[in-house]
Formats: sequence, structure tokens, C-alpha cells
Amino acid sequence: MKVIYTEKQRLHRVKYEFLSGEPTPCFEKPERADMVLNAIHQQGGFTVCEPDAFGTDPMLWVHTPDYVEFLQSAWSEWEARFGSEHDASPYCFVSPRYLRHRIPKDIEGKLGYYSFDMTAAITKTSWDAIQAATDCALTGAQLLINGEHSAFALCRPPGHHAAPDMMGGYCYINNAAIAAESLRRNGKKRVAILDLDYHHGNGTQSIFYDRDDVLFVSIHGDPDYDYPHYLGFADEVGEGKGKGYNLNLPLPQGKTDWSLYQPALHTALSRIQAFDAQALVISLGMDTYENDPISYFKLKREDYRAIGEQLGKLGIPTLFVFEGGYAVDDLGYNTVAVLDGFKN
Ligand code: OKP
Ligand code: ZN
Repeated sequence: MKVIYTEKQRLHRVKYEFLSGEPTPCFEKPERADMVLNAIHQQGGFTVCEPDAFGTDPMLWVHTPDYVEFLQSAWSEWEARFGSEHDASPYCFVSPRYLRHRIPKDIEGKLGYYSFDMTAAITKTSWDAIQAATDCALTGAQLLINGEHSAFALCRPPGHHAAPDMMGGYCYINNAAIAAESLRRNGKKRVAILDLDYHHGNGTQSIFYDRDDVLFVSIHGDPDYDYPHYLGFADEVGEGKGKGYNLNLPLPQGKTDWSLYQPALHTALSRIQAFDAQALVISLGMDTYENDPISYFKLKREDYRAIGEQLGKLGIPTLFVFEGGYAVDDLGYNTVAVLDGFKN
């Protein structure tokens, strides 16, 4: 299997996030990808390659032009006002109630306008890494278009929380959504996205909510108790033409082990088969692991191999796009377990 990765992704390193009120070193860090690459090299049977450069046009398939421009200019606007000591981060937000949805002229106003939380800060070189991550996903999609049965885009920063004009949850540009759209534009009539990250892929859901050509299915921690809190419930089924093409399978925090996870996975895969997907994009979040520091499922190493095997049995061309996963010591081996299970 080909793995698409570039060192440029190291250029995004945010210092802090707030964890229960405490400034904490950011969980989403370059070392995550290093651990996956290590495990991939140890395992063997993978070919690591560099992405091609696609520029910003494909981002506009799923994001608004003003948002993409904001991401590109945010750091220089921030630096002009506050200098380069601290990462650019929002502190106030546009509530959907009471406040006006006008794009502010001031950088602090813009950061809040385009964010839904405080976990997506921007550094001097973030944009280069964000673009590199999207290039990896697009290169992976191109491999499938050229006839490969599978590929793994080792993207960071991740993307599934990024909506058309909103960042958050360590995500800026929605890599998986752009890959899915690339597959659609290159002849795959029906594309399914299966989001296996512990956190609901609110951004991906929002992007495809009114469409019937891209099916979105997500298994995640019940948003009544977990991030992203305001989307990801079972009654969100899609709208307009997209009605019936959005499937959320929330599972309980704390007690979801394989015995609870496996039936949800079965439901997800049955829906994807009934849809007759011509290509499958997996938002591969590995934070469902029992030792993940910010998530609350109880999956084990061997469960990841089983997930890979069941995905492989579908026989659909599959692009894996890396999302979350923060138990760095085991992250690489767990990820390789999915990919290796898929192959065998
Ligand atoms: C990004 B991805 C829990 C804090 C959660 C934000 C998590 C972002 C997850 N107390 N903070 O989906 O892995
Ligand atoms: Zn996650």
C-alpha cells in the first residue's frame, strides 16, 4: 500500500490548548505522524511517497473563498498587531443566537468568526502544513483514480471538523471531504465517507449534508457528553436530496468496547454496501483506543486489525485519510493494524 506523507506537515506545531481550564501542550503534534511512519517502516510492505502540489483550487470545492483567504493571511495580520511571540488564536465567537454574522475587519474578530473553538491556533508556518496535508489527501485520491485499490494519506493537521468556513478541533481544511470530492469529479459516481474518529466529523457532515452522491457515516462518542457537543446526533439524517445520506451512530462514553463497537461498524458497513459506493474514504481517527488521553472508548490493538479486515472485505477502492489519535506510544502500531488488516 502507498503512504503519502511530507515533512512539510511538521511546519504546523501549536504550543498550547486549554484542557479543562489548564493551558496544556497541544495533543495534536508532529510526533504523531513520526510514530505512524516508524511503525510503517518496521512493518514493511508499504511505500512512502511525497504528495503532488495541487494549490488552493480544490479547497474551494468544499470551502468558501473568504475562509481560504483568511487562513492564508491570518498569521501576517496577527503578527502586524501582536508580534510573533504567541500563536494566533480566537477568544470570542459568533453565537448563532443574538449576534450578527458580519465578517469583522479586525484579526481577532476574524479568528472568532471563522472558528468554533480555541483548539485551532495558527502559527507563522501553519498554512504550508495545512496545504501539504490537503496535497497528501488529493494525491491519495489520484492514486485510486489511477487504479490503485487502496492508499493511506498520512495527513496532519487533520480535517474532519473543518466546515465550509469554519476551523476547530485541530482542523483547518477538510482533507477527507476534498479527497471525496476529487473522486466524484473523476468519475466515481457514488462516494462513501466513513468517519471512525472518536469525535463526530461535524465539518464533513456539514459539507455533504444536502447531497445524495456522497454518503457520510460516522461512529463516535455520544455528543450529549463529548466534543464536538453541538452536532453528531442520530436524528441528523441529511436534508433535501441528501435526506437518508447521513448516518450518525453515537456510542456511549466510557463503556464502548468491541462488543458495542462491532454492531455499529456492521450497521455502517451495511449502509455503505446498500449505497453501492464506488469509492470509500475512511476518516481514520485512532482516538477510539483504550489509552487515548482525551477520548473515552475502549478499543484494543486487535480490534483495529478486525476493523481493517472488515473494511477490506467490502472490496471497494479505499482511501484512508489520517485524523485524530493521541496515545502516541501506540498510535503507529494501531494505525498499521488497521492498514495491515485491510490488506490481508
Ligand atoms: C480532534 B479530532 C476533551 C477535550 C477535547 C478537542 C478535541 C479535538 C479532537 N475534554 N478537545 O477529532 O481528534
Ligand atoms: Zn478525534
